[in-house]
Amino acid sequence: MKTLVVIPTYNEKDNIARIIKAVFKLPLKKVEVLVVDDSSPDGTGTIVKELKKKYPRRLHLLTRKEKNGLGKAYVEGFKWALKRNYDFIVSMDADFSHHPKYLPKMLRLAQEGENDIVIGSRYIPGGGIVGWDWRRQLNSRGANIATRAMLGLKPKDSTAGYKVYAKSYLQSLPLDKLVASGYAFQVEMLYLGKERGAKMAELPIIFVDRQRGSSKIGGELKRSVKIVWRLFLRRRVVRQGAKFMSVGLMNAFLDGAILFSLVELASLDKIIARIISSSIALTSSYVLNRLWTFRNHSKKIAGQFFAFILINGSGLVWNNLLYGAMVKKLDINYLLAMVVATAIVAFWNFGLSKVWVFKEGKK
Ligand SMILES: Nc1nc2c(ncn2[C@@H]2O[C@H](COP(=O)(O)OP(=O)(O)OP(=O)(O)O)[C@@H](O)[C@H]2O)c(=O)[nH]1
Ligand SMILES: [Mg+2]
Repeated sequence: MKTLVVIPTYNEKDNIARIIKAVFKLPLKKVEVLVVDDSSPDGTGTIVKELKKKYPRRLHLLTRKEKNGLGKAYVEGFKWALKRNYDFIVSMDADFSHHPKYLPKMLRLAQEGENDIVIGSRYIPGGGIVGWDWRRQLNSRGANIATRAMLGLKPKDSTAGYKVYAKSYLQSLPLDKLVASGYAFQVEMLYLGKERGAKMAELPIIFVDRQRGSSKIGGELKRSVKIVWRLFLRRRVVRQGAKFMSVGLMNAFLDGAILFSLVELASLDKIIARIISSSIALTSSYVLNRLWTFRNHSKKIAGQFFAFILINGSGLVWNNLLYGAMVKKLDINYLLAMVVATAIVAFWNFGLSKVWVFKEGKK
C-alpha cells in the first residue's frame, strides 16, 4: 500500500523540515511526501530541495509560480498523486496542527474500514482544539454547524483539513471543475463525497494551533461562505424545493385566473367555478411536479395522483387549523396568519411529496 502525504506550503520555513522528518519517522512503510509550494518568498522550497538529498526517493516537491490558494494547491498535488498510483492520499497542513502521529490510525481506518475518506476530527469525543481563543473557537464551531446544516453533511467536523482519501474516490472526482480554490476546498471535498455516497469515518485528533510561522487564513472566511452558499444552491433538495414553491405559486395564479374567467366571462355559479378552477390548478400542479420538479418516471400515475391530492388536501386542513389558531388564539393579523400558515404548509406539502408521493428509487 503506497501512501502520499500532500503538504501545501506558503512561507513555512520554520515548520517544513520538521514536519517532513516527523512523517518519515512514523512506523509506516511506503510513505512519501509531496510538498506543494507556491514559490514561498521565505525559501521554503529551497529547504525542501536540500532535504531531497537526504530522501531522494521519498520526498517530492511541486513548485507553483505564485500563491494561488490552498484548494488549487491540493488539486495539483492530488493529480500528481493519481498519475503515480498511490493507494492513499493524505492532506496535511505544514504547521503541526495536523500532527503526523495520528496518521497510522487514520490510514488503518481507511484501509481496514474500506473508507473513501477518513477525517481527522476535532468535534467528536476525544478530539479537540488547543491554543485558540474563544473567539476563534466560536467562529470555527459556528462555521462547522452552519456548513453541516446547509449541505446536509454527516461528519461532525465538516471543515477539517486533515484527511486520508482512497485513490478510487479521488479518481471519481471532477478535480478540474471544483468551485472552491481556497480553504472551502475541504468542505467541497466532503460535499462531493456525500453526492457520490462515499464511505466516511472520523478519527478524533487534538488540533494544536501553530507554534511557528504566520497564518494565511485572512479573507478566507468570506470566500468560504460564498462557496458554501453556492454548494447549497446546488443541492438537489434545495432545487426541488424552489421548483415546488414556484409551481405552487404559478398554480395559485392559474386558479385565480380560471375562477375569474368562469365567473365574470361565463357567468358560472361561484361555487361550481371554484371547484372547476381548483381541480384544474391541482392537476396542473401534479403534472408539473411530476415532470419538472421531481422528474419522476414511475408508471403508477393514478395512485400517485391520488396520493398527491391526499397530501394537498390534508395540507389545506392544516392550513386552516393553523390559520384559525393564529387568528383566534394568538390574535395575529388575519392576512399575516394566512401567509405564515401557507408557508408552513408549503413545507409540509413539499416534504411529503418528496419522500412519499414522488419518492425516488435507490440509485
Ligand atoms: N501552496 C499553498 N499553501 C497554502 C496556501 N495558503 C495556505 N497554505 C498552506 O496551507 C496550510 C494551512 O494554512 P494555515 O495558514 O495554517 O491555515 P490555518 O491552519 O487555518 O490557520 P493558522 O494555523 O492559524 O495559520 C499551511 O501549510 C499553509 O502553508 C496557498 O495559497 N498555497
Ligand atoms: Mg494552521
